[in-house]
Amino acid sequence: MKNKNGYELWMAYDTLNSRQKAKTGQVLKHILVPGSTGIIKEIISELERAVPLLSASKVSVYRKLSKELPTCIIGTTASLKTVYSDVFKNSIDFKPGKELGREGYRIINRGKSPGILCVEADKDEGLLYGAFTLLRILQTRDDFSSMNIIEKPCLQYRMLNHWDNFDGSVERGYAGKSLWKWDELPDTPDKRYRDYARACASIGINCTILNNVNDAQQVLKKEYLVKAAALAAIFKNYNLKVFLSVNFASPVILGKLNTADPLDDKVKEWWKNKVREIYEIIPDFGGFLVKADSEGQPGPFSYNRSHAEGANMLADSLAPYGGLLIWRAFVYGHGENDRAKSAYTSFTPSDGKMYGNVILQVKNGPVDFQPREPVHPLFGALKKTNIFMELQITQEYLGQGNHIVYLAPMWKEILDFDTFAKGSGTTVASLLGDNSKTGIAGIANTGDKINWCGSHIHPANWYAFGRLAWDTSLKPEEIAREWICCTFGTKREVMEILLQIMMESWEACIDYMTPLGLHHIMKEGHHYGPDPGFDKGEREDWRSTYYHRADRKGLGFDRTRNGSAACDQYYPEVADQFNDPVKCPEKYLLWFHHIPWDYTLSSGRILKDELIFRYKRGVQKVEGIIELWKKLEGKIDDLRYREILEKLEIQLKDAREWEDVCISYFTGFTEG
Ligand code: GCW
Repeated sequence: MKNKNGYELWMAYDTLNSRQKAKTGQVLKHILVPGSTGIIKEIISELERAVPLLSASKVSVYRKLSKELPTCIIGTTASLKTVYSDVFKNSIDFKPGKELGREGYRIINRGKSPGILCVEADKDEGLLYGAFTLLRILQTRDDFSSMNIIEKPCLQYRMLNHWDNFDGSVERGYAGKSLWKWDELPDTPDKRYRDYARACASIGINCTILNNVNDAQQVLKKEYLVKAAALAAIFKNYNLKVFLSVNFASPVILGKLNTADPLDDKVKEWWKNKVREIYEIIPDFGGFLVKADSEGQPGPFSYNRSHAEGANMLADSLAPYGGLLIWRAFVYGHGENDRAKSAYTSFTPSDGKMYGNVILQVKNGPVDFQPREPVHPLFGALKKTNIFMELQITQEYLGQGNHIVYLAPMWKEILDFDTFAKGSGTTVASLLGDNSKTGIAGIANTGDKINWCGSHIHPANWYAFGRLAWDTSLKPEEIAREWICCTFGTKREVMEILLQIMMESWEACIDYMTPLGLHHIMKEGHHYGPDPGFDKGEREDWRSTYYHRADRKGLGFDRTRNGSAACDQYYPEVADQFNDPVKCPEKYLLWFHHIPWDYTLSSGRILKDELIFRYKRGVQKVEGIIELWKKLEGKIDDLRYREILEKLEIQLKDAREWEDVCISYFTGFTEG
């Protein structure tokens, strides 16, 4: 079996067997793609790459109708009108596809059986996503007859946030250096940029924020704008919009003003001029992302101004161009008794005060991308503010580049969570879709390693993020199946084994790291490995002991009404549940409660024993995953087989360390 280095991600198009290729060959015999815009050219080049691999026949992509009838037509409403009247002689009822919106598409068999497989869209953008979906369908299904799929994205803005620094490093990146080679831009763009954009487009991602929120001092200099413009020019043909993270104090840092006060006229003027310059250089620029008054980053608090005042001033400068101002809600440490309460306390007073092009970007949970967190209470709490959800694709707290943890089940748990904001059934997904501007962001896990994400399984999380952002109703298992099919092929055994591994992996990780609602007990700084005893350092709310609160009586953070009362930031139905140790789901128990060591859980075990049981179970799950993986020897290529096995061995060693350290630390409180 040919070794694969992973560069092609889920777009190698070489996983079909000869029987399947014969089938796809019938569909791909003669493809008609009218049009010649930038996007359509890229669609054609993708087809030229994929078709010979998927069907073993030579490519015949036509731009104009020839004598031979096409077997597949890919076109926008405008171009299809004439094509269809020539091909079908008005025998079909083709309506303009306006209801598909800018990014939607339809895939349908038209005409008499066997029919012509048609991908239709109102706009080029929709056609792009439709074409990639067609390629996915050809790899994941067996039957291409009687198709009638209409799809539109659930959310408008589906964005990657890169935490890439200008020196080439990536904050919380575990896949090598940054993809962006700033020194080589704008003149010699890496060929990889196009492949990055292809990958994003293939899963529906349509925005990218190029730089780290913590490295934004220089980005607004003209030399960087010109470099960003070179990337934007490549990405445009994949409907991928460029955004930048900016520093709130830029007027001081770059403009040499003596203040960045958002109400100061000179400051407003500075931003207006800067934004005008940006749009001259990057005409389809998306907007700004700001981390303000958080972890040392400057913000409006320094000038006694509110978040709304700060965000609105920036939003004002972007509004004439249709730009977005994305303001992060990751703000804490301003006098609360519980870090988990901070963002809610900071942002609920500004509900309704932010302008229409301001977005508040809220992490999935109230602390910080822990292996499992309850949902962030801001979802549902803000009724007049646009909210995007921020997820972390890079595995800062989940074994980084080494552990196999498929994150779609975690994201799904959050998306499906019922906030009760508008009565029962108000899921987070429904709230996200309810704003006037809708979106979701994922902190990218990409780097310049040949396999993009540091291991051959980690791209599954990039893939799953895009797919869920497009359609929040997808099931993690369906997404995993697609990804496995396109990455490792359709062999049943490979599929079943990989699926089982992926679907078990998140719960396994929670068991060996932070079972029962424990959180933030990792080593400080790099955040890899356990350190529940960590109780030093500059801030109390960076210490492990702040979060687990273990003592001789018990374990866990009391966030009930007797404690920090964080539970009351949720709607009453949820709050009452979280407040009561009996009703609180055990997965969040130690998040909300300080539980006595001899408290009996639903298993019949007392807390101390349950904790030991779960840590051990986590390790056993990883052992089981390795056994399963070993069955794949000879069934997938040797290179990927070995490289993943090496990662799994590290994962097992780490899981055992978590088990040893945490059991001995926590049981220490129960002795003597
Ligand atoms: O998760 C924490 C990380 C920081 C990060 C911060 C944030 C970009 O440890 O590295 O900084 O969150 O989200 O701003």
